[in-house]
Amino acid sequence: LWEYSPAPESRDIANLKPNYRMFVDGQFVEGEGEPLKTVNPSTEEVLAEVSTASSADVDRAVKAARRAYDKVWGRMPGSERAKYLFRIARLIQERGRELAVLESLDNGKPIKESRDVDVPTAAAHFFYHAGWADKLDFAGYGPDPKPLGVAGQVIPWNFPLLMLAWKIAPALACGNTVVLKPAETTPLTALVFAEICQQAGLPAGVVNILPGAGDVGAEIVNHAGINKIAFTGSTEVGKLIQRSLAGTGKKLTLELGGKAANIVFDDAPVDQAVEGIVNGIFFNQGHVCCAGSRLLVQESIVDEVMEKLRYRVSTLRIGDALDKNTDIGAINSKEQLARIRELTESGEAEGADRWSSSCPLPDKGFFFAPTVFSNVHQAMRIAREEIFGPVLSVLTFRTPDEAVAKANNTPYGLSAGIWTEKGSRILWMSQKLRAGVVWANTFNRFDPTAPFGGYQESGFGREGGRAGLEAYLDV
Ligand code: TXE
Repeated sequence: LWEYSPAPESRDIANLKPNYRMFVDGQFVEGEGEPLKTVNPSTEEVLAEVSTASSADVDRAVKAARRAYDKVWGRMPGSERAKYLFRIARLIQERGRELAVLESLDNGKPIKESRDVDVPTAAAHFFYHAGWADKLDFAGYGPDPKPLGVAGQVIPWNFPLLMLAWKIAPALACGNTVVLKPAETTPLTALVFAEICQQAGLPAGVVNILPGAGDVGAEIVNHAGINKIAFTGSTEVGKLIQRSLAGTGKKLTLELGGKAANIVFDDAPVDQAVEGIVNGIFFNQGHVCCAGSRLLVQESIVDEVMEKLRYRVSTLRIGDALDKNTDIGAINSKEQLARIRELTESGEAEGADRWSSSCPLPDKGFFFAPTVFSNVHQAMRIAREEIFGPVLSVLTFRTPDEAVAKANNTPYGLSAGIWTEKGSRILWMSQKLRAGVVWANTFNRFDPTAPFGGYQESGFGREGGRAGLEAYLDV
């Protein structure tokens, strides 16, 4: 079962280059910052060297975005902007294989996920928002709603291309221009996206991509020429950004961490629920802000669920992201692997029972076996803190009220899942759960038409749907 089949895709498909430059004012230029090396987490090999931005580069990019906004993009009729967005969407599809392989190389996620989820959903976001660009007169905004101006956008490493699409598509549809920083460990697909902008004939300066670490993100956030910040990342950095913007009048949306409850009632179809539990926490190695990392099972069925769950998890294949048979790829970085290890050790130390899949891990690369903790109490760190890895904490409940109380016992509030045959219970629970997204009898479903975002320390503002457009318009 575990025999390794060599990666069927190659660097050729990804069109991998030894060097990548940043994208400012329609051109690829050398950054003044210290170049960074991006690593393939499946093999620990350096993939490419990428130039990074200095504060002068940030300033140049913001000025280019302002010029493009004032002279071209902010004045263009929505029907014209739509044409560019449609072109970008089609080019993402046309270059889909290249993008998928590059994403898996840079991020470590299984090729079947980048191929079937990340890339098509990124294209879908551009198609969806292209359709809005000339229909922004909704909800009494008048025939000519105003864009905000220049948007600064900082994204994480878990869905590099998809998070870029979530940020850039609505911003452009509404007539804003963009300065975006990809995460330091996953800059490559953002730079291929920059090529796509060139191919689509997007006017210079409308999209600028500046690779770099957190300091470049902070430069963008604090630049006086920026009107709106959209950030997805850790709650810690989100709070820092919120503090630093106080009193500046800049608009802000934050999409931060989560500790979602996936709640299984005793009337749920158990096999289907087990698939949903597995998808909820092991999709993308658990590097998902809305991951179903706390499983709440009704006490009467906990033994059955645990037995089926362990069996199912033991069939998952862990390995090189480019192997089409891989279910669980590599953890994105050594630092993230260390965080996951530290938190799982705390789970054992605090007395939870640990079970991990015995699938052998590759010798090289950043891998972590899927792990399920049972006998977990709400006070334990593994029940409270975001692990952002393939680790599930299982708790039990007896009544729906207890399920709601436990699910809501978190400072986060991004998502939740319910598994039950009772429609009335789904409606009741979804009212009671403090979560921006509640899935019923499914999990991790993403659709550009549905607003996504959190409550409490998971942030504020929505991405996707009509609500997502409001974040990029002045009313
Ligand atoms: O996040 P950071 P890290 C959570 C997850 C993970 C933890 C740490 O629990 O284990 O955060 O991950 C940029 N000003 N999530 O350290 O640092 C940074 O360069 C402006 C959940 O990778 O928040 C990157 O582009 N920007 C999350 C982005 O912020 C700054 C996804 C995210 O990195 C900055 C990622 C600063 N001062 C991590 N410092 C989710 N909600 O999906 C860093 N950055």
